[in-house]
Amino acid sequence: MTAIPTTAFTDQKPGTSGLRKKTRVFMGPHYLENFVQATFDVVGAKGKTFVLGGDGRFYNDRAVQIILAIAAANGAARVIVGQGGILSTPAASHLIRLNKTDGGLILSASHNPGGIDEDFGIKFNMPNGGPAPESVTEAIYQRTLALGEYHKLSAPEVDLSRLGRSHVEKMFVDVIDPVSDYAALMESLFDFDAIRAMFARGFRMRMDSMCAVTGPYAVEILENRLGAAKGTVTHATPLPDFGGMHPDPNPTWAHELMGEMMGPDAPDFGAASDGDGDRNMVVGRGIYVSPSDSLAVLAANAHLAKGYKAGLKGIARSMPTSAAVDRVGAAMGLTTYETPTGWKFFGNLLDAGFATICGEESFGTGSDHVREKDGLWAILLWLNILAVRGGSVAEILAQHWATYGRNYYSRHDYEAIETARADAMMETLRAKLPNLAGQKVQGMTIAAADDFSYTDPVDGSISARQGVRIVFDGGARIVLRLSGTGTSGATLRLYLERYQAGPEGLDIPVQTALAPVIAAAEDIAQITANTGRTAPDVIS
Ligand code: VG1
Ligand code: CO
Repeated sequence: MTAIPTTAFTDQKPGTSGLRKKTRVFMGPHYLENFVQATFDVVGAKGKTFVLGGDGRFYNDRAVQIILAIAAANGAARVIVGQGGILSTPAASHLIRLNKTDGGLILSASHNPGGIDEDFGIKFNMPNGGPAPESVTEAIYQRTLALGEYHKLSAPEVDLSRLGRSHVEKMFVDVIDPVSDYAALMESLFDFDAIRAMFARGFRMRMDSMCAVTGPYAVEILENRLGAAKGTVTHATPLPDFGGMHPDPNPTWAHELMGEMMGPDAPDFGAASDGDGDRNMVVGRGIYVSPSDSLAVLAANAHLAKGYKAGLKGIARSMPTSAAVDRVGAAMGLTTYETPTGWKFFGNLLDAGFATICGEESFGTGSDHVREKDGLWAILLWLNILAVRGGSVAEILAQHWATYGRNYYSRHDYEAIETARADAMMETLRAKLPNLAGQKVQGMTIAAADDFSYTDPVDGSISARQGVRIVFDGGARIVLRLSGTGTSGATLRLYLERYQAGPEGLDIPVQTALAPVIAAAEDIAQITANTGRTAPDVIS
């Protein structure tokens, strides 16, 4: 037992996706211990089995040893750890479910850069494999404030490089291959023979794993099992600092992939994944697929893959995600649920069988096969669709827009704004909301404006203040919210959308198509005056 002052850590409040801080903060005395003990106090550890692993970033290996020592001291029966402490987030979710465990601890700051001067993170996932809901993360947070001691063995470290069973005192530690169970799950969902035949016919692909966790998964699945050419996966070795890359798969940070896909010798299909493997960016030869469109195409075509032959039960998207998938849902007679940002809100819908496919505009898509978004899953579903339908990514998108119309969509991120300024801007905007309906801005009439509040249809829990949305007649829409995953300052996310029914006007450059909506956002929210920024840092 180690005593610590109960007021030692007042900043361990989990955000959109767990607790994220600078790595050096996590390395500080008792910091990680405090959070892990608080988690075990809330969920219980005695006699239980947990999954443990992370995306391999700096401090991953140390943190695993610390957590094992705390789990053992708290009476856990067994911990299943990925070899080398490595597990992608979707693979961890699968292992929690496959082994019917009591949950898991995932070490990642996802798309945030890694390294001693960058970011680290941790989150608890429930026995269903999904991120803990707000009721649990709030209880953990309250416990972090009250904790006066934690329990940790000073046992020798576990050799994480060797597969097999060992002990930390009475607790079993099973070091497993991080890839094999996940690869088997993918093989059960998708038609590997058809994809293999497509590669054998000369189909070329580039997968950029951005020196993060998907490397070993992508090499095994794409190159070894599906026969993609050796070297298809680049940046395939997970590195503690991600090789200095920013493993956020968007056109800005995955610029190497974008350059190749827009170049003269572009392969047929390109993809990238983020730090912990739950996101995906998909690119065709000469064409970028916006994540909201990707979700819509996947939902419309999922039945072509064997795992989804029976069709979908429903669809869910986060509120800022475009309405493109709603049109697919409507055509199929399915309900489309609209949730706050963050995968934890999909868990209940998936568990209850209300939805089969879920997605976010931030390059996250997934299904009820696990309870996390899943980057390689989305990439494999695209490959399966291409293998069955033939044709190019560009042709599939064009046909999709011809059928459903096009939701032009973009997200503008303003990063590292002074927190007080960002908060003040959002408060000013919130105060304006009741008077916006009926006003004309940039030639468009505002139909409605509110701050999104979500009532979970399964358990009735309410999550308020999830983002300001301003909807115009005709379906154009502006959403503003502050990021919950950053570790310094505030990031403003501005989401912009406009619908074009077609058949004309389906081919306008996105930022041009959205120009009036972008101007309206500036008029209403006064971003330049409030933040001092004249342009976003990242456009996706
Ligand atoms: C961002 C994305 C959100 C995503 C979250 C976690 O959150 O916008 O859609 O669920 O990251 O993704 P925020 O609060 O910064 O906008 V990741 O790949 O952590 O696991
Ligand atoms: Co991620």
